[in-house]
Amino acid sequence: MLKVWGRRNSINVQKVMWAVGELGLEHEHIDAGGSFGKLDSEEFERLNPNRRVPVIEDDGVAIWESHAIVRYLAAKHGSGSLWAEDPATRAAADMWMDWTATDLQNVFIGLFWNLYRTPEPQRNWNLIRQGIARSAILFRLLDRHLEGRRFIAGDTFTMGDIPAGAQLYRYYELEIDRPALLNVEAWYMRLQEREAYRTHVMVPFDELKGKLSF
Ligand SMILES: N[C@@H](CCC(=O)N[C@@H](CS)C(=O)NCC(=O)O)C(=O)O
Repeated sequence: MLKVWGRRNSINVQKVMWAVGELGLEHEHIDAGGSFGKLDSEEFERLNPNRRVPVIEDDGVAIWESHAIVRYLAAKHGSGSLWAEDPATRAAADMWMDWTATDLQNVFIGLFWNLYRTPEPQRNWNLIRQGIARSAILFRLLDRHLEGRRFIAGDTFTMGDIPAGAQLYRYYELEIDRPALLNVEAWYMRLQEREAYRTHVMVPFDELKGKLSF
């Protein structure tokens, strides 16, 4: 059976669990990382030499990197849904997944760590202000892309919605100034109609507050 390793309050694990939920896959979930530890074991290093979560084990292979896992699950189980059959639609999903990895999540995670995970006395407000401003620029760009589209790659939900969609809950939960993002907000509402999003992404993360390490 599919095994998913990783603590449920990790945004990267949440992407995988969201995909598993969308696809209705039977699986075993193993808490790992953070306060659960386990990443230092030799068993885990054999699965992922980077000693990070998420990792999946499926049919005798181990796969790490959240977006590679989402693509794998979509390709294997989500033909015509998460895995768009039209190559151009799939490329659009892929583009925004890569953009999230290199741009959006990169910037937003920096903000999240500087603002939320850093204990108050150690916070660097210059970095925080920069993170808020850069996140706003990237979310505005996404907002322009979503004009006239219901989902990232077009009319239907695909794997392309998962990485950027996973950032939204924390972006909207943080007490920060945000620009008006009408299309992003409408998309966020659409994602919230999905049970797998509510179950796996919209989960409290207060145990991460002020914690730079576990
Ligand atoms: N690029 C990787 C990042 C993986 C990563 O940084 N995982 C974090 C959790 S979000 C981790 O394993 N941290 C150590 C820990 O949780 O103990 C991915 O997308 O899967």
